[in-house]
Amino acid sequence: MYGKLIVFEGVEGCGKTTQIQRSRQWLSESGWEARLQEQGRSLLVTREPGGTELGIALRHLLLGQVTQEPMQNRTELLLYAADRAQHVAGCLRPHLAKGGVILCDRYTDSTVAYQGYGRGLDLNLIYLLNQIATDGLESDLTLWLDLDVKTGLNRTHQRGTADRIEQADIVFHQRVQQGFTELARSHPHRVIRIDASGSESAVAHQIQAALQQQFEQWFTEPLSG
Ligand code: T5A
Repeated sequence: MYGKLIVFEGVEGCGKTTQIQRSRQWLSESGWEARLQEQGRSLLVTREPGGTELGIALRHLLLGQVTQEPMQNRTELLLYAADRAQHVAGCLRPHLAKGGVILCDRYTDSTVAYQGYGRGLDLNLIYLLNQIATDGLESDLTLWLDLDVKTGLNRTHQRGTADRIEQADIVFHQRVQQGFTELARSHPHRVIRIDASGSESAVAHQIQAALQQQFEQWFTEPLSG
């Protein structure tokens, strides 16, 4: 019995954190969590960067302004890869090996979109590094919360201070959005587009419909006879 890795992706402020919490609650209220427990599967919510103890320290380096000198693009790429290597080996794989289900806030597609499309680093290098960091672990389902870049940034600005990456200019974030668009187009088997422009509950309904369909396929015993 192996578990399932479900990833939430999208531009800044697209609502991933909000929707992961709502999905967690829905899985409990809809009875799916209890059914999973009957099968010996537990649910884990985690994120990148920062899903491990070491990852929390790396997240601080990545998103804070810890030094006066600007972080080089390759340094940033390698720090995200280091966070992921630790997360996959120390957290994701052990949970999946026990049959668990994981809701993860960002994963490899964020590196393609932000460091590849956003920073302009070589995409082949990024695919190779993702492969090294994950040792080949891919998401089983990626929910891409598709939201206009300006709307997302307005939401994060209303929340208060912006982190190091949120402070990048709008053109950078538009390239990131292009990256997510391309990823969805080229991986239709695992990426589902969610229209994230509506209310929190409108977005949650789309996600619940996608999860319901996928969970029935993964976790419902076929009728015998
Ligand atoms: N990164 C990450 C890389 O560059 N490369 C990588 O490989 C990886 C893994 C992570 C940063 O690291 C970068 C990407 C990021 O810049 P983070 O703090 O985790 O940093 O940043 P985000 O993942 O972008 O998280 P945010 O909290 O900023 O955005 P979310 O989670 O998408 O949005 P959320 O749910 O917090 O909502 C933002 C605000 O909008 C409101 C919420 O209440 C909140 O105030 N909101 C809505 N408002 C109106 N309508 C809705 N439907 C709403 N949904 C939420």
